[in-house]
Amino acid sequence: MAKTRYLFISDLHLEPARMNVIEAFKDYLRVLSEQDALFILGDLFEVWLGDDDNTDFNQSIIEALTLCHADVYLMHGNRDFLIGSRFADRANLTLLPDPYILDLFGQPTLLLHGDSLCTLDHEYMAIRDLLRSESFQADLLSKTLSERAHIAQQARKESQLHTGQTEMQIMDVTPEEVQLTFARHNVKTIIHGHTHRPKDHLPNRGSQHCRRIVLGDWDKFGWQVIADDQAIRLDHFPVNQLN
Ligand SMILES: [Mn+2]
Repeated sequence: MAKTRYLFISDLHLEPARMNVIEAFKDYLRVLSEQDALFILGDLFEVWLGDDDNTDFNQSIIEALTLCHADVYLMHGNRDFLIGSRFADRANLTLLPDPYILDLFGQPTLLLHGDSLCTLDHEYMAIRDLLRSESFQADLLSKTLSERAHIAQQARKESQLHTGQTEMQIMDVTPEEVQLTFARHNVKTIIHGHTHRPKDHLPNRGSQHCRRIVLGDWDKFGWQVIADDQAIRLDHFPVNQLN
């Protein structure tokens, strides 16, 4: 069925401790219609230990996704890269490769999580290749859930240490890589998340008339890109703070 609206979100970093963001996401899903297509561009979850991790929390998110009337598509982020086909089936969504080119009302539009654009962070880029390798993932999934939880906790500690020590500009996209990516995929629009720097980088002379829209992470605000046959725009809305 042809869709009248395409919605893009990323970096919700859902975890049991962030009830307000969980509720905001459920509310968000509830109001979508069959005429909408929702694209989740990575890091829906703060951590994903595997599709066999049947916690009440994971089950509640799966249920909310199955109740959604829109078609839902999901791309992996750097935190939930272990999401697999079993989760996709249960949540009634379609997994997308990163990168993915979407035909958006006749305009080829590149969807990315966004970490692939941060090439100056050499240490992270090396880890990224490892995390995405099938052998590494198979090895990880062969461990028990508690072993995986321990490994995830260690990785998070190291990541926080690394993020704290890395120069701010290294954590953002590399401008040269952005230009290469536009050219490589022959697109004029890119939508991505990951950097937590929401901004609609409109076309200008320097960017060779290409537009890059960066989604924000969900915290005090939720962020989305809304596209219909008239326009594409970056939007944000308050996330209710629970007491
Ligand atoms: Mn990310």
